[in-house]
Amino acid sequence: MAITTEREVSAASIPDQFNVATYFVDRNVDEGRGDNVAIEYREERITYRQVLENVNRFGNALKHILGVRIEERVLLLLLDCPEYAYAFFGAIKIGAVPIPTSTLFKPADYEYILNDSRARVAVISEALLPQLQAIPHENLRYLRDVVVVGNAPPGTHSFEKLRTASEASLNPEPTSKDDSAFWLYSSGSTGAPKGCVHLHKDMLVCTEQYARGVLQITEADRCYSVAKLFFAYGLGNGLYFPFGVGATTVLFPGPPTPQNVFEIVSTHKPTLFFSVPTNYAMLLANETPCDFSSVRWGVSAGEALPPAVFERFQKRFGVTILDGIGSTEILHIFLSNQPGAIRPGSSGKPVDGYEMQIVDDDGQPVRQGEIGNLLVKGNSTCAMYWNKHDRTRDTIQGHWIRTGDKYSQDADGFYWYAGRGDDMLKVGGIWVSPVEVENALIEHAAVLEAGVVGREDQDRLVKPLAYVVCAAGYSGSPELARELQDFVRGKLADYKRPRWVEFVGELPKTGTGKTQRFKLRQQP
Ligand code: 3UK
Repeated sequence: MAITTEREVSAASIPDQFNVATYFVDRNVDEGRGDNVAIEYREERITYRQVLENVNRFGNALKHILGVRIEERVLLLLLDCPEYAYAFFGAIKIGAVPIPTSTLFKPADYEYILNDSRARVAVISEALLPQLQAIPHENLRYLRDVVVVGNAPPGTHSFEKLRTASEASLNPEPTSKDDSAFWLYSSGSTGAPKGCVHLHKDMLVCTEQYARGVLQITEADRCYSVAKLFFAYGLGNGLYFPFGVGATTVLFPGPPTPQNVFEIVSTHKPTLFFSVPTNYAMLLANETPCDFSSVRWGVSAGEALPPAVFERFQKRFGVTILDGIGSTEILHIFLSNQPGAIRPGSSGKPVDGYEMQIVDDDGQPVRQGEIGNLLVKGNSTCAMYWNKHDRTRDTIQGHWIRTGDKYSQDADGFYWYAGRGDDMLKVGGIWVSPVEVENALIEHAAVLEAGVVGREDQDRLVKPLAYVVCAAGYSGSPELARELQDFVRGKLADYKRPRWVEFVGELPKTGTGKTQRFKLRQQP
């Protein structure tokens, strides 16, 4: 079942000494694209020459003012903005390791990630600073410097002051192509996120194999990603894909409400539009007219795109959406609908450069049409989960990685998503661990036990549903249901809250007392 690939970027084709910041930033200037607009941010237009200068300045600031050394981690807790590019590539250029982090998390999540990664510096948007300030200082063992984009309060550094105080030229650290370049945290099934360690070569592989191979991106493209840069999906769409070819990215710091998205599409006229199924459904539910005629392709990932959403979007906006599956571990999309090979409801066919296998639980290939576990081989897979050796060995097996997804392949070679092999949920394209939501619910006095599963909403997109067993002296009511939703919202990121709460007398259990979520899923 192995597929021969023409576009594979083999590890051998990349020089041993390779700093990926020079590939995505300096190379555009060296090859004559210095005056191309790299970033459109509201009224600002920033060229590649200016990006290079700012990357160099901020890299110098990290190195010479804050004393950051090779291999040290730098947490990025930023809304989408030009400084994202300067901080991300500036850190990589000095051999340090940026960690783009979700802006939707709560202080406890940041405390975990800061300590697990041992980041010495955090670069943070002013609006997110309260999330960091809510962590007791003594709990942060490794964090030394906080750099604020925006107004920097006492005890922090101003991004702008650091940038302007530093030199505009910077020699890249002579890193290896196999050095860690950046990490991305992905949620684990028990709630603790896992740091995926990505290497210098990985972004190059995804740009060649997916952005060029499937989207045929060129320097004439204008990318707009509704998915933010902290998400592995958004980081490619909105930063390194356009930078890989000298194209333009449109960055927007605010929430992707239909009103905001329509306004950005009308004023910035993107040619490539990247979003997630929930957001496509939200745009369809809003009646404001919008001209999408600049868009060559829509892209959808994060969770499966319902065929009805594909069809309604095509009919109303004239945009064909290419659904593809990617993962934080593999960095970007490896299986996708492709120009000339689209089947709504499927995940399409392997992206050139990746190989897939569908196997049963004994590792034997299943027959065509049967459902099995999807394994993927490719050159952009992360090296490991940081400090999680057992999880690494369970997931990454030689050249192959287990995605945790169930798939079947039809007679024409299209792959069809058939659910997860674990209980994890994808909500709005972002991971939700049922265990984490259950644990939050159980902290409420009225809750004895809770079981959380996914249920499809009216658009056939999965949202969390909580089955709750009340503690003695409490009984279920719509008021208590609302109270529990608010209670979870106070503890966890907003998208994790149960959209429905159902009160039950007991939860189905195994002989050893584990909740059988598969039985809860079967309830009508
Ligand atoms: C699920 C999909 C069906 C699937 C991602 C594009 O989503 C991304 O990364 P994550 O680590 O999650 C990976 C998991 O999400 N999934 C993603 N896309 C689809 N399921 N159809 C899809 N089209 O369970 C997968 O294992 O958050 C997406 C690019 C980069 C990414 N990291």
